[in-house]
Amino acid sequence: MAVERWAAALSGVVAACAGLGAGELTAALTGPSGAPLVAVGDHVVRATPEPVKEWAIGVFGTYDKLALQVGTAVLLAVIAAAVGVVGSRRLRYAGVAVALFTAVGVVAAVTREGSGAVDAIPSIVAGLVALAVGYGLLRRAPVAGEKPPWDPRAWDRRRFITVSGLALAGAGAGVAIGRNFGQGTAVEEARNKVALPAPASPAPPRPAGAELGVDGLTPFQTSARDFYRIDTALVPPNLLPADYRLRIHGRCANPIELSYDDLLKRPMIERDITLTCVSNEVGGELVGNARWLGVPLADLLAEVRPDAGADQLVGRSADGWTAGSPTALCVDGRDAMLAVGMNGEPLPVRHGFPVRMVVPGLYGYVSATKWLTELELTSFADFDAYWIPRGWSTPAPIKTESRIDTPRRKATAGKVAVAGVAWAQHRGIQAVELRVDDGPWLPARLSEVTSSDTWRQWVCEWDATPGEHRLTVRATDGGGVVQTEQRAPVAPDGATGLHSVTVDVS
Ligand SMILES: Nc1nc2c(c(=O)[nH]1)N[C@H]1C(S)=C(S)[C@@H](COP(=O)(O)O)O[C@H]1N2
Ligand SMILES: [Mo]
Repeated sequence: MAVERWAAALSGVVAACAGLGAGELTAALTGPSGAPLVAVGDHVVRATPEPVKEWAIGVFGTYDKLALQVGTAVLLAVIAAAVGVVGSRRLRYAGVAVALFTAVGVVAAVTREGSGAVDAIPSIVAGLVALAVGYGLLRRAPVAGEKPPWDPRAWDRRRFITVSGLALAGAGAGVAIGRNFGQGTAVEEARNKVALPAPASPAPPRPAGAELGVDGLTPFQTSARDFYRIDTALVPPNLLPADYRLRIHGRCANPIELSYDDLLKRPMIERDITLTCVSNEVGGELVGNARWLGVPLADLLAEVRPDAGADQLVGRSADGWTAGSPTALCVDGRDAMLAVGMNGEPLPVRHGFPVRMVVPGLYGYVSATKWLTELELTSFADFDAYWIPRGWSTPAPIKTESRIDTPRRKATAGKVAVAGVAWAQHRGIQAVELRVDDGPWLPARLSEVTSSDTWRQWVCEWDATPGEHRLTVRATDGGGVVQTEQRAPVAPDGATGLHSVTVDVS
């Protein structure tokens, strides 16, 4: 009578994949904002309630985006299968479902920050292809018992599965080609061609004692590869340096607009600065230290001359994200900058290419705008940046933290080097102490650093005896304030409490 149910479900899934593949391929021509999955995902990220987002970052860490994509794919597959089954009985209903999804894609794509009418095209193409493939497969799907009601030439199972497999492969190729030959690659190519200027003020030479050289200890400088990534962008915005414009405006006497080349021509500073995410749990990994090259914010602000009441400097990204920093902190002598380089290379795309902000001592969500296209002088009374109405505090200075990197679980009895990193950006780290079980606090040896804006490695020798032991670390900042043992959650302004690990010594 009817199409076999598995075949109907498979038709739906294959149709959805073919549609999405065609959409990605089209988006390679019309621009990445229109890629249907990305456009919809972007809105989903924005609309997700805060507790859910926090939970996701907590559970998946920096894999949160991968988790979202896998989750979306599974959900879509289930829906597509259901639409296929419905379509095998009432073709019209499946058509309505595809039209609905197409409409969602179109609306999501054209309402994104910086997108236009052409961004509707990939979703429309996706919808048409899904419709065509779905209809084609359902017509030929193997039928239980009798012949299908709408076409007598149904394929046998093997043929049906082969054709479906080919269509899936085609969809995969569409996605691969779309992602690799789209505008994203143009940005990578442009990035490879950037020649960064030499800094007018280079970073101080790294002291011999910058690395304590303990196995398992986090290196002083985090490679771009290993650097944590946190942002709301499902795929990073693609900004070509040639088209790049930065507007500095708002409550100031002399608003300016700069191109990427204008920025590169300015005197640059190069500094080691440790970034930290406010979502970092005690002992967590959302912290990294890089060598940034950039234009001092103080120079730019001196040129635009902020009004007296403009106590907030808001960075806005190409995708409409915002972060607001106290204007006063950007000009108080710290190395706040618009960074164009990271570890001797142009900023990686995922870390904000071509330009991002870096303010030593402030958490990322109130300072570190990536894909920066606008700086607006305003006041805290007049404007709340992205995370503020979502329950996070401002201005949010980074709290003193310390972490044990090694050992984490097991050790052999005898001399054990317990080591880790500690940070209190812009106040610096003066001391780190280790406690074994309920013993006294033992002083750790610290690595040499040249500024208060980076983390500091520490090591403490421990005469480990067999059995289970609890190691706890605490730091003292440059002002002599000891890290609090009081536990606080990450929201609204950063976690506190001491990091401890339980080590099994044998
Ligand atoms: N455009 C944009 N910039 C952003 C964010 C964002 O969501 N969008 N997240 C901020 C947060 S919360 C942090 S912790 C830092 C992280 O920078 P990284 O990804 O380079 O490590 O970027 C900041 N800059
Ligand atoms: Mo963050």
